[in-house]
Amino acid sequence: MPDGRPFYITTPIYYVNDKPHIGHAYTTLACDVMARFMRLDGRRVHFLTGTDEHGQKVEKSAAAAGLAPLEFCDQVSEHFRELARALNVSNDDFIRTTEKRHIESCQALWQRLVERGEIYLGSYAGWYSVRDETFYTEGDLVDGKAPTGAPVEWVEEPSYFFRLSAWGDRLLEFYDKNPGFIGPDSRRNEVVSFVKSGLRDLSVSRTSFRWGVPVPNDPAHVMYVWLDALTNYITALGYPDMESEAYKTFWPADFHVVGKDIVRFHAVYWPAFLMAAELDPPKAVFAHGWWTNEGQKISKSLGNTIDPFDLIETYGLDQTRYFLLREVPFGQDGDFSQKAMINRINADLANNLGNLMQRVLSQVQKNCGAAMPALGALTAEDEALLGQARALLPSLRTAMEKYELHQALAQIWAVSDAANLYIDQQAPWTLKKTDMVRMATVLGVLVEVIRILGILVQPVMPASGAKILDQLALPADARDFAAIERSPIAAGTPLPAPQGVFPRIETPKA
Ligand code: ME8
Repeated sequence: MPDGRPFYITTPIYYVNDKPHIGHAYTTLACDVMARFMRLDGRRVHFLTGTDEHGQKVEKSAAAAGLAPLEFCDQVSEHFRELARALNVSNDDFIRTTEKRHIESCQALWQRLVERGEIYLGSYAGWYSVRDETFYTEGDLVDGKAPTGAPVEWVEEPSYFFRLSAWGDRLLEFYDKNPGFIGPDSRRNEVVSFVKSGLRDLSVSRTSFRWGVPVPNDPAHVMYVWLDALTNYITALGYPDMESEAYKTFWPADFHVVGKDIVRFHAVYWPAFLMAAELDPPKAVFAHGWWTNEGQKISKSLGNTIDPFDLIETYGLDQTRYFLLREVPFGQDGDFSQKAMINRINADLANNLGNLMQRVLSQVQKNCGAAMPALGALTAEDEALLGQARALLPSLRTAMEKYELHQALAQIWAVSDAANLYIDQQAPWTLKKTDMVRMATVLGVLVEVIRILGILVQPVMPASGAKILDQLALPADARDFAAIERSPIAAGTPLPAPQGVFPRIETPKA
């Protein structure tokens, strides 16, 4: 039910060591679809994305580019902003970890942890992977490399530690009491067994490079980039001002969306830092799967990264948004292929929803005086189709609560399938010759179904959804989810001449 309840959703903040690729686009799009869905459903949404700019990896990339770190960050961070714009992403804020608000927030959180005795000075000797920005033990290594395949280097330096070892039992208790905290279940099991295997104190500062947030009262140290990065989620709400409107309204976050590579940081370290600082942990962390390209792992060294700007250019924005979210069950790995992309665009968009609209609206134009037809008595078939369309919203809500974005889309398209079948069976083009009242009813039922579908596709395809609703002459205040029940189109409302919304992609014949 629309109720103005707050909903805070975040993407990971992306490292600025490299330009954005399909994986970044995917996470951000998934969040955008959820944010738009919740807004249209009457929730008060705060949607955050941004860039992670400190640490050795970024420092090295800046040096390789011959730029000062901040200058380098300014450039690459801007590419991520451009990506969000190009993807038509509706984020409310874009945070950069080099901003003053964030440095102050990290230092305040650090102080709080120090005051509670959760951080102590020691020295670190062990392996570190700059690519993963992660500490590894000898036992973690596989053939002298990180388990991710990243190179490691030996590090010995004075370091502050966070007493993570003391938080194992409390984390397990927290997972137990909050069964929805980590999704999907496979990731939850992974995290629980990691914590059960015993936690060691975590090194949270470095002295061997400078590009980070200075540790308060000990400027020889900069903070470990993950402590810095995770804090962004509260910085953006005004932390350390916990009385700020944003903090009071939106913390704890409803939903941190991450890739499966960074679950541990979000589901172990982050709640431990927060609980240790006596702050509330987030409500849920959900990890989606990994994209491969035509069956191959995506990597810079293989030269097969997929540029999201190219996808938009080649296939269209809403087509790209739809494909990425429909193709792969959210939470599982998926493969990008040109063939799959073209198939989806042609089968689901052009031939299914696009064709339905074209057939219905062109007949309304020609045979119903270009106006919303009046409904006569309804048959069982009419009621069944309308019932199916009206039942969509509650079942989409359920799918979204379970993060089943692909299921939500499948359900919408099942109604489009049913409407295509209905028009074939009812054959309004034949009724035209025999029973104009029945023809009008059939077309009226179909316009109503298209209205509902148009409203419900807006989260995934905002521009195309708007085009569909424009063709139904729906005013701006009749496009949210509550309008599905509230504002049906009145009979006789003039409808503009239909225009194709989803062009087919023609492929050269083999
Ligand atoms: O980890 N398939 O940033 P990052 C799907 N700065 N998603 C992918 C992907 C792929 N092949 N490759 C990347 C960091 N991603 C940290 C986060 S948060 C406080 C700090 C997505 O630039 C996925 O969401 O390496 C993954 O978690 C994220 O990009 C990693 O981005």
